[in-house]
Amino acid sequence: MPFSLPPLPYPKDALEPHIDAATMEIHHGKHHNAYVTNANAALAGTPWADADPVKVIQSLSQIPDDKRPAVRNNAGGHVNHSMFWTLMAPAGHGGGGAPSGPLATAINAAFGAFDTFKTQFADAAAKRFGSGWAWLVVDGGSLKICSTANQDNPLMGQAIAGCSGTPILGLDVWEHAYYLKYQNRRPDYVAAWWSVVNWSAVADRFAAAGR
Ligand code: MN3
Repeated sequence: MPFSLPPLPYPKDALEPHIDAATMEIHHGKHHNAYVTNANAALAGTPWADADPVKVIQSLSQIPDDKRPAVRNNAGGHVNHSMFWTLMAPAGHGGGGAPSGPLATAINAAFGAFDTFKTQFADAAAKRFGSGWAWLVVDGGSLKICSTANQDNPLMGQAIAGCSGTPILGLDVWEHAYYLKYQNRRPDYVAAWWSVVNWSAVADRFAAAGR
């Protein structure tokens, strides 16, 4: 099966006012859809056409040279956005607040306190020059913050992405993710985004990542 665009797990206006409906509609329906279409075009006729997209981005070195840049960008974009939608929920209805349980314990162990983690993560998001992502990853048994350019993902590995590990939280800092509402004010977008982070979904990914 070629890749397909997963439906949003909530209505496009569900994250208002923090993330506006027009941004969600274009981001999901146009940007993410284009990554799916372009990844399928790049992989058509190759042994990777039916593969799990996560496996594809973990195996970029095996992709033919002439297809690798398109696969890196577009399969990467598909994996990143498929995860991103599930990491958010309406504020007060699954979104916002703070993590609990083992995830909270691990964040406190790695960063000292939840607020310190938030400051460091927001800093990584703010300092990513141009387009990219900020990540919280499980790597080598502990939690780390990093950022990647374009549609790279830590699962691509250190040599390609400049960051490694299993991502459990990711924030899209491409201008297409915030420009309609926040224009050039990326820090305001990041500050608002905390109100829609689905910590239960992050905790599930933390548990699945193992340590
Ligand atoms: Mn995006």
